[in-house]
Amino acid sequence: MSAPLKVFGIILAGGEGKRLMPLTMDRAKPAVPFGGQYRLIDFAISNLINSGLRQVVVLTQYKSHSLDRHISTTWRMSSLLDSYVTSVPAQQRLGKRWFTGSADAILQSLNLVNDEKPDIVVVIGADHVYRMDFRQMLEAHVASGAKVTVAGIRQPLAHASQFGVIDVAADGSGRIHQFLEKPTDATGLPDSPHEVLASMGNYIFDADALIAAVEEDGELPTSGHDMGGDIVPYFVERGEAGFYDMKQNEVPGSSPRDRAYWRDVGTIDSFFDAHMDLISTLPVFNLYNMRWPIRSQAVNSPPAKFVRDSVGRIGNAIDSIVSLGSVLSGTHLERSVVGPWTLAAGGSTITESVLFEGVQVGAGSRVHRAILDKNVILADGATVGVDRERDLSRGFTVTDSGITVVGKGVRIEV
Ligand code: ADQ
Repeated sequence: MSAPLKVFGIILAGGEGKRLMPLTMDRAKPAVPFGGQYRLIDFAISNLINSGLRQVVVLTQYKSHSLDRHISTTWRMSSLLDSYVTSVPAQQRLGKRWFTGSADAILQSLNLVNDEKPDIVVVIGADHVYRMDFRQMLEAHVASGAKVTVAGIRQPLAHASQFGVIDVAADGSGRIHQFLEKPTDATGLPDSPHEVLASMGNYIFDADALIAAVEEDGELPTSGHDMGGDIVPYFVERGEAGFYDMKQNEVPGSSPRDRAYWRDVGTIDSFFDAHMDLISTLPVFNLYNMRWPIRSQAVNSPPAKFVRDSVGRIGNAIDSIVSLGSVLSGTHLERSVVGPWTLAAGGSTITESVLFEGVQVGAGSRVHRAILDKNVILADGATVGVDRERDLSRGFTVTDSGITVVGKGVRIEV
């Protein structure tokens, strides 16, 4: 029997996340809270850990303080077993410059790969909500003989310009015939004209091939040094890039309903929609699959509590998630996700909203179709998400679809 392959994980977590502003005002996109008590990066890390990877580095760059802190406190592993998840800030190892792109981030971090001498390197993004068993993709990669395998999933043609679009060879070889990074003129699939095969930004490489590719790319002055824009096309041109269809991936404990769920939460609207996906009776993304746990920080807090308010008003909560430490008194809560340590006072109403940690909702206040960042305070009787013009005039972000976003620590007056 041959020795098991040594697999090393790299999570690219240096993206700026401009389209999630103001939520990324002072935290990196992978550190943005999600689903009450998680951070976006917890999905990527949980998937790697559940897939048996034990040596994982997270490459960071932009506003990485809260990301570093989250990784070092939440994801500390046993050094006894040579297991680690560790964040690595941009090192400026190759001159005094920050990463110029995701491939440059890997080039500048090759010392980490060389130290471990893996056979295989799994490189994934940090800001998607999904479950994936990378062991199955690894098996497919090894069986195919490709130097890189790119994971893909069907997405609407209308979104093609946000993704790398994959064209699989018609000869049944499973090789990628063409890969276009964020094309503006993509055409749909033959069997489904309104869909394309989008790259998920998750790759499995033979380690020596990855090293050679990023080193060669580093020498090219015209390259964008980007994984999707430059490295994947490098392998496609050589006929060495394979395709892995997410449709094949069967995560233990998943149901037909939430199988192959994958959300790019790069915009406020998609971030909001992904929250709404969590709260229905039979959710399309099920957080309660304990055979594939999504792990996060252990919040050391008392349980959530629902009480009547001081004058006896009774609240109610339905189709919602409420995190530890929250106290809702006489509040009507519906279709919402509430983070830890939220306090909502009597007669308040919170509907179709996402509240981060430590939000305070005053008596009689109203929150509707809003995302409230950490420690936002609504004065008694204040409203948000009800009057678009008023929200804009108060400096809040309002998306075209009518979601109001209020940044960290803002106090909303009547
Ligand atoms: P994008 O997400 O637009 O497309 P990019 O901005 O490079 O590509 O981000 C990919 C990952 O790399 C993210 O997790 C990001 O945080 C990280 N990253 C970006 N720049 C980095 C840097 N300088 N240092 C470290 N990390 C960095 C990619 C692919 C597409 C694919 C989509 C899927 O290029 O082909 O379709 O992901 O969402």
